[in-house]
Amino acid sequence: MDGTHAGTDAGTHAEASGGARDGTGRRLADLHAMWRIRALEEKIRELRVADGGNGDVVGSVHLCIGQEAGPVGACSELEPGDALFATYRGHGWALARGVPAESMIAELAGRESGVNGGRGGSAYFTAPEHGFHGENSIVGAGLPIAVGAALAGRFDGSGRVAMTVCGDGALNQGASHEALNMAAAFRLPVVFVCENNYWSELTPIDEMVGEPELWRRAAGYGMAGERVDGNDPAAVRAAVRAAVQRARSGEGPTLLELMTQRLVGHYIGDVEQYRRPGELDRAREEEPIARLGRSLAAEGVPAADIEDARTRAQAEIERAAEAALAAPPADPRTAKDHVYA
Ligand SMILES: Cc1ncc(C[n+]2csc(CCOP(=O)(O)OP(=O)(O)O)c2C)c(N)n1
Repeated sequence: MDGTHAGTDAGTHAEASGGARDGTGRRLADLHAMWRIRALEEKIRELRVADGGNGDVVGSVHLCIGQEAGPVGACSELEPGDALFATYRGHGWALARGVPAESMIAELAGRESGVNGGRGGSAYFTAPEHGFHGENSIVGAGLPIAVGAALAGRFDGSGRVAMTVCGDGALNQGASHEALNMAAAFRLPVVFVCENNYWSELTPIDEMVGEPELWRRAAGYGMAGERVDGNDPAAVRAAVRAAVQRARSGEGPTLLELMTQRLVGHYIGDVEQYRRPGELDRAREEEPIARLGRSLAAEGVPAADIEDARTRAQAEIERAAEAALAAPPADPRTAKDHVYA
């Protein structure tokens, strides 16, 4: 499989309910929401590489540049009481869920005003007050935790839906299998979102599994499943809406495979020697922001409106970064606060 896979393997919702059906206002809002994530990620990268790597953001950082359509399409279908679980590539999911950019940047920059007082950093911050129950660096760990949250929701009668995001590699973890099986057996309200960006660190998915169409596993568990054009926020939204409705009406979990691509390395500093010739050029053609911008222009949306989606987002993130970096650094003596184990 080459880098052109996203956009060509759209599932039923992508075809039936794709971008063309959404009004221009919604599509411009999606473009703006994706630009907010892109601008945030670019700012974080800038802060990470500044000063030869000794800038305000330190440590391992995994960006989601190129994968912005998933969080934008999916989070708009969640209610405030629902629970979202992400991975270390989760900044975009947090922002789309409503976590303020300023407190995220402050967190990554180790400021005491950070969403977790600077203790969580890039890969572990959590904001339950926004229904964002954290990132997680343990590959596949979000799935069983989400199943637990859904089961708890059944006991406490909250009606909560749990959504968990993972990579394609993560679906091969034993814990992922146990979570998928238990959710299906108990018909729990979980939406499993797999962001298939083809790579697990340096290893391509088609060298790791016999059946690279991961959504097909759903049938084996006895749950609904679908492959979705993960670079189209409207297609993601339609698929997630159906999955959330299924979950809320007691029909059980869904596995959604979002086909997408990361335009950057696995982490900041990855030299990406594993990339195949031409892969990134093709990926840049299909990436969600450029694609939606082109499609709006082709429909006759004024260039100024398309540009405004970008400039507003960038200005917001610049302001957020400035405010975040003006806050005092976290006091290292508080590092163990909130550690219970
Ligand atoms: C349990 C566990 N095993 C191995 C690792 C090392 N590791 C970090 S990221 C990664 C690849 C995960 O790939 P994928 O799930 O496809 O997510 P992506 O990074 O592509 O978003 C691995 C193996 C880990 N963090 N946790």
